[in-house]
Amino acid sequence: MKLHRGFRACLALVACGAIASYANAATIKIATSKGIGADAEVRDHQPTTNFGSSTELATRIVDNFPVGNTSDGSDRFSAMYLKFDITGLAAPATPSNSTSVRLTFRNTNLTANRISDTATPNPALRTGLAFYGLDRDDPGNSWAENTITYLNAPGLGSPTSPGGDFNNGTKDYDFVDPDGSGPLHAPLTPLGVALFPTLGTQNHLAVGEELLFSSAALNAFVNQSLAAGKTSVTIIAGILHDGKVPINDWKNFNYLFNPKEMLTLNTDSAYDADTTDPNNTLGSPWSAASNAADANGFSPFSPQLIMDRVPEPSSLALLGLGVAALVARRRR
Ligand SMILES: [Ca+2]
Ligand SMILES: [Ca+2]
Ligand SMILES: [Ca+2]
Ligand SMILES: [Ca+2]
Repeated sequence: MKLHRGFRACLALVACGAIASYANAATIKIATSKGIGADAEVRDHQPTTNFGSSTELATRIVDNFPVGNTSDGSDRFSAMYLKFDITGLAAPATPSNSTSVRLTFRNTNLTANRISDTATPNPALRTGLAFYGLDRDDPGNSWAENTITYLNAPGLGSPTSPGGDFNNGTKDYDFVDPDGSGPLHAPLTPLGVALFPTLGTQNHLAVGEELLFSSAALNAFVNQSLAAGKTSVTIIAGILHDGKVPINDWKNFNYLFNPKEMLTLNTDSAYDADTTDPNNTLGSPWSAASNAADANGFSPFSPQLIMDRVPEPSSLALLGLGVAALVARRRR
């Protein structure tokens, strides 16, 4: 096919425009294994114990008894503290258009009853994780992996009540309530929720499979920290339901994720991707996979902060104009 010289020039321009736009696009993945990154669980019933070097990150909740009751000791709440090293990405920084937190499953028993309501039953009702951001100017951002505990964790309790209400099984997050009923200033900001994925034909969620959380609030939270020249961001994740939910299979279940210390993933040989097929090969594709960090401090199954810097709407619009011009030219 013969192309008009002008048409060819235009085509080249559009192609160059497209390449230039996508050259600006980048996905940055930062694992907790990088630099000053950290991951640690904190537990209310062991309020002075540090779990920073554990090979599991977990969250659970059950609250059957009030504070003071002798059985309150059997109640539980634990949350996960994640610190990501954003050194070198700070101002003047390219804002991200989309930001995610990625966790990977450590359990070999995340069956339907742990994810959705199979008791009532109401399969559409699922639990998941709630995420919070620690104020970028809070002095608690300096928390250390080998010293953080429930009692000293930033954002749990209040300045007069560190660690919260000393009632096991209640979430003690100190956050700004979006409806205005809570405090005007608090260390934590709610960033949103990620439900556990639906199972489909799987018998359970696979070891190494991802739980991906993203929201506009998370994107804004991270972009503001970048613009302010911060070197790290702290994000807290905990189980979504309240520990009083009438679904016993959710209560006190330890939802486990892989921290940077989990250098080899669990073996998950009973994983079945298709329970409708009696002949498919069993086993998680990530069974016993390596989670060792590479030379850049990146480990593939550790908690990750993922920033997508996609082409700006303006350059996409320009690209669209180029295509429109091309089409107009061809019609002549
Ligand atoms: Ca850790
Ligand atoms: Ca309690
Ligand atoms: Ca409590
Ligand atoms: Ca099967």
